[in-house]
Amino acid sequence: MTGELSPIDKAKYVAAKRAADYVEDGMRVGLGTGSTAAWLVRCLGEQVRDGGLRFKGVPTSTRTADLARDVGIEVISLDEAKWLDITIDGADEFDGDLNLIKGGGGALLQEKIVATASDQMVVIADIGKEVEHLGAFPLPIEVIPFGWQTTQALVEETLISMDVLGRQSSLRMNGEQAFMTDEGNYILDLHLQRIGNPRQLALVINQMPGVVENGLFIDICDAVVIGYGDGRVEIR
Ligand code: ABF
Repeated sequence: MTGELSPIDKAKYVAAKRAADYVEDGMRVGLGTGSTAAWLVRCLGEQVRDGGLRFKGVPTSTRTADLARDVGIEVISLDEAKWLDITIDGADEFDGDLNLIKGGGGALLQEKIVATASDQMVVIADIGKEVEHLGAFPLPIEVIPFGWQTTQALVEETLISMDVLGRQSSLRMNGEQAFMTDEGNYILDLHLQRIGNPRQLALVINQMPGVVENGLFIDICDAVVIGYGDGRVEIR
């Protein structure tokens, strides 16, 4: 399954492989999105096929749903599952309090709904995702297409009034078109450089009309399984 991997892919793979140990027979499991989460889905698929592991997976995107079915995982919806034992997902950044920026892959809304409906949320990440302060990675916010430029202006004005550094935002594109999420929304990426108070920022952003959700995951993650390019794994 792995062949010859680059150090970064090896780091993602070993984190995902270790996190697969959290999944036990009979569990309902949230399956994240992104390249690290894809390794997890492949590892779990292998265990289903070869080891007889039996669990139900709730994917956080159509991409993950397609992959999970391809590798033989039983896929159900969140409403069928109602509540999950665990969600395992990637991240774009994590800090020392295990707060996260997510949404670089555009699936932050389903990811946050699924993670919040789980007894436990475990992040899998290569060590390059660790930061002292969140914000170097652009913060994604999902907005409805109606009046998105007005929403963008409101977000920027609010950030100015909060004296947040780096106030530009950009509409995420997919070639010539606006990138569209699984829910038919747009993504604004906020170029903040450094987020002084992630909790406050998350609350303020989510109060704006037109904003559906933001990519700050505060007090949601319980553990981070960190992979290194030399194959080591560390759990925080
Ligand atoms: C999802 O995929 C995200 O929320 C995050 O944006 C991204 C991480 O991708 P990768 O694992 O490819 O770095 O988990």
